[in-house]
Amino acid sequence: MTADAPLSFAPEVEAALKAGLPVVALESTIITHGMPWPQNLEMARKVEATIRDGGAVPATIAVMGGRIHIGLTDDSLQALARTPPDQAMKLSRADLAVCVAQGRTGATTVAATMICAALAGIRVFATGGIGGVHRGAEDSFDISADLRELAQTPVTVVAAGAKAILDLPKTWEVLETFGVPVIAYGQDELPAFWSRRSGIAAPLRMDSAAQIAAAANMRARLGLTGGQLVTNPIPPEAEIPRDEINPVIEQALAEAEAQGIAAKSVTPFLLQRIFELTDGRSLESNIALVLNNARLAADIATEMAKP
Ligand code: PSU
Repeated sequence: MTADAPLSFAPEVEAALKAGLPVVALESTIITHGMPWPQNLEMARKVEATIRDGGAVPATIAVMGGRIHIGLTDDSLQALARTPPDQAMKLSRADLAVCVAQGRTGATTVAATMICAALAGIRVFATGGIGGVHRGAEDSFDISADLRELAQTPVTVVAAGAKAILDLPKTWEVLETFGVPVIAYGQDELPAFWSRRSGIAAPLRMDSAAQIAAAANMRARLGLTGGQLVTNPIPPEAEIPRDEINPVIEQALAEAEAQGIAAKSVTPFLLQRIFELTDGRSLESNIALVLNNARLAADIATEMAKP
């Protein structure tokens, strides 16, 4: 840990880390920018409860009052969930320090959560879907900083794939170029966020939390920088199959283009439109996949905590 990083630990998280007990980091952009109120708060609470049920301590990460908070009280979680998206910064590597230095409120994306988790000594992090290469990136150059972070920060990220609004083949190509292990959990194909299948073969497959923990430990022993991405398929009963969700994604993308939506607004705009176009079904699926990822992350953290 950087000696003078302004981290404020929840007492339970600090105690668990000192005792070498399993801890799972959680991000906060999914709360402020990824889901509407009040489902965002319900999701955040359920994810924390799921991690506890799995025998680990949850540490939701956010920036408030000039400090990086590692673990939030229920009051803070609620305040964050009620913060309108335009009043919380959506933090990545580029703006994390600015937000802390200026004492502003910020929600951490996958990239910023990885940085904060590593500073705090947390090695596993659960989210919904990582950011990646946006469709049309050959013109816009819009590629999420999440990908570079996976290449440099030693945290195992459990997600249901990259969000299916992205260009998935290009996202996996970039991760391969960056040397990031992309692991499919329990199947040979990469999952596609709302759908279990993507039609893309997984570069690596693992079938147990113990294997994933062992691979992370070996990366550290080999001195390899960067993390691992574990792609965990959404449970069958919650999935929206590819041929159902794809036309909806196409429509949302066309609307985003017509309205000139760009940069950090693209992902929140698309998630909101897909929520409306599916009458809320995409949100139910999103919550189910996050909970599923929290369960696996708790198991991985438990394995990593074994001597
Ligand atoms: N997972 C979800 N919903 C989200 C996110 C993840 O189910 O909204 C957030 C994460 O914080 C991720 C961010 O880092 O979306 C990606 O945003 P962008 O595509 O703008 O990089």
